[in-house]
Order: sequence, then structure tokens, then C-alpha cells
Amino acid sequence: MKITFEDPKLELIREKVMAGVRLSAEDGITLYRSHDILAVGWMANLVRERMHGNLTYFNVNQHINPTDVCVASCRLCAFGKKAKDPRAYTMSLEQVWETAGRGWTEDVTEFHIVGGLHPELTLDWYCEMLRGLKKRFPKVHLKALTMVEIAYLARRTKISYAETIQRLIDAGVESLPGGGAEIFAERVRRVICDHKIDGEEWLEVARTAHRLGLRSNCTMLYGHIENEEDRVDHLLKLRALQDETGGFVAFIPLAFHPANTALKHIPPTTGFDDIRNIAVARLMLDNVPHIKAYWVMMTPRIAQIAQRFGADDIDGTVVEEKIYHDAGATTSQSLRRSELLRLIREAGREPVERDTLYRPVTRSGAAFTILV
Ligand code: V47
Repeated sequence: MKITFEDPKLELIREKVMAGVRLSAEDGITLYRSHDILAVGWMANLVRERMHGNLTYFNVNQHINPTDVCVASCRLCAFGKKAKDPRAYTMSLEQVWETAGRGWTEDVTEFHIVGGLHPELTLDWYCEMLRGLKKRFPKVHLKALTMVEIAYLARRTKISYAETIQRLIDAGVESLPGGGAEIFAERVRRVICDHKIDGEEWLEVARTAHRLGLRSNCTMLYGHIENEEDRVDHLLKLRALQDETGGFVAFIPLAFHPANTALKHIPPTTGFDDIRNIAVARLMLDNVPHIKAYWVMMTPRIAQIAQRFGADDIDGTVVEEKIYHDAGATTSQSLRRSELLRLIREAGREPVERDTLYRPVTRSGAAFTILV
């Protein structure tokens, strides 16, 4: 039976998707402009099932944000604070280790560690923090520091990106989270994050990390002042780097949360746009293995539906999330493993607990092993 799409502009794209042909920038714009969400989602689901069958991945992780002090004053951000701000915090090394221990159980397989650009914390401090975590929690994977934090530490230490990353690897970093990419278009960055490294530098840090053997995630912040061209340009730059290095593991579209930011006049994203971003990403990023519907950002309800619109991962237990909650997120700060399982099973998908690099984790009682 031939299915007819409501939006005739999608027919040519469907032919390409069915034949496994790479989509162009123009196709990306067409997908973003279409209101035929069922057709866009149908194609994304086809690709998702081609790549991952009926599986949806999740992990048992814990976020740690050692400091919210940040020298940048990005308009998009509600998390970063100036050092003098009475609300600002910076953990001591002992506090980081103690925070990690508080959320830790035998089940936790990943610490996701990101924070502000602190003017005084040195690369040595971060290395000591990482070594201390590895010593105390040797089985837990350290996914730590964004490209932005790495570029800042490199500049302050007056060493190259490669040397900075190598020191972090030696101290225990095993992969990098995907944050801080925002939108690569300079015109947009000037408004939302003018104190941050530019898009080319973000990509250069990622390229260097991949060359040194680290895998990383990648993200795109949408729902502020960007347009469809900016979104497609961003996705194509990630796709081009992935062609070169193969180092990205997952892409996470991040919906802008305006509350408590300098851009609070911008309305929050809609469920329609959240779902569309998942689907278009799955279709455009044909070389990135996983598309993550991050439940903290899109709510567990939308993340659940996203599993039928291109996403194959709903992220993890998280434990304590600050960046989105400072920006007004009303989702809970953590989900139990059993809740993640229910969200996946009720969408008719088969849950697979994964480690950071998407190897299945099997458990028997409290102990667990990672199948390689
Ligand atoms: O880097 C900051 C963004 C990112 C706001 O790699 C905001 O597995 C929306 O990167 N509204 C942090 N977004 C989150 C992130 C992430 C999350 C989950 C998993 C992974 C991963 C990465 O959130 C920041 C920035 O891009 N952000 N402020 C805001 N007001």
C-alpha cells in the first residue's frame, strides 16, 4: 500500500530516505518548514528502526555541577553567576567527591560533570577532582567538561587544546558531553552567547578530542532567535565533522528555556517543535548513531512520544539537574530506573540499559557487568 503524505513537498525526500540517500540543506529546510509532522516523523521512525530496531536506550547516571560561577554572561543561560553573586556556589574538591557519593549507588555507570567558566579553578584542580572521583568510584565512567570549558582551560593554562585534553584523559576523563554548541551561526551567537568560543572553535575542540580517541556527544540549542537555515547549517556542520572523525556518539536537541535568562521575553518551545527537532535531526544526521530525547528538557511525556519520531535514547536518571531547573524547568530532578523503564515499555519499545558508549549493561542483584 502506498502511503500519501499530506505535504507533497516531502515526496522527494521520502524517496531519498527510502533509498538511504543523504539529504541536502534544502531538504532540511523543507523538513523544518513542513507542518506534516506525521510524515516527517514517519520517515524519522523508519530510519530509527533501520538503525536500532525496537530498542530504546537509557542509562543510570548522575549529574554533578561543581560550580555555577562563570566569567561569560550568556543571555541564554540562567545557571551561570558572577563570583560576587551571593547565590553563586563553588564546591571544594571534598564537596564534589561527597556530592558524587551522595547520589551514587551500585547502579550508577556515569558521572556527567559540567559547570561554569570559573576564573580561578585551574586545570590542575579539575585533574585532581577527576583523579579523586576515579579513585573513589573506579567503575563509574567520567563524561566531563564541554568543548567550551576545555577551550577556556586551554586558554588560561596557555597550552593547546590537545595538551589540555590529554591531561584530562590522563586524569580519568573518558568522554565529553555535548553541551555549549548552541547554534553555530555567528549572527545568533552574538546575541545569545557572545562571550563564548565561536562555532569553529567548538568544532575544533571536538575534532581534537576525537583525534585523541575520546568520543563525545553533540547538541543544538533551538527555540530562541535562530531560523530554519541556522538549524540546518548547524546540523550540517556536525555531520561534516562526523564524516571526518566518527567521534560523535549521540546528538541531543536542546529546547531553549527562557525563564530567569536575559531572553525571558521569548516564549518557550512547543511540543510540536520539540518533536520536529528530534525527527529532523534523525533524518539529517545520518552518520550519528544515536538521537537522544533528553527528558529533563522536553518533559518525560514528550520524550516518551519522541521514541516514535526518531529518538532511540531518553537519557538517564540524572539525580540532580541544575542548568534547566535554574531556567524554570518544572520537570523532576531525577527519574528512577523503574520510571524510565515504564516510559519506554509503554511506548512499545524494548528498554536497553546502556553505559556511556552504548554498550548494554546487565545486572544481577546489586552487582553488574558491562558486556563488551
Ligand atoms: O551547554 C543552557 C544549554 C546545555 C539553557 O552530552 C540551556 O549527554 C536551554 O549539554 N535553556 C547543558 N538550554 C545540557 C547539555 C546536555 C544535557 C543532557 C545530556 C548531555 C549529553 C548534554 O544546556 C548547555 C547549553 O547548551 N542551556 N542554558 C537554557 N536557559
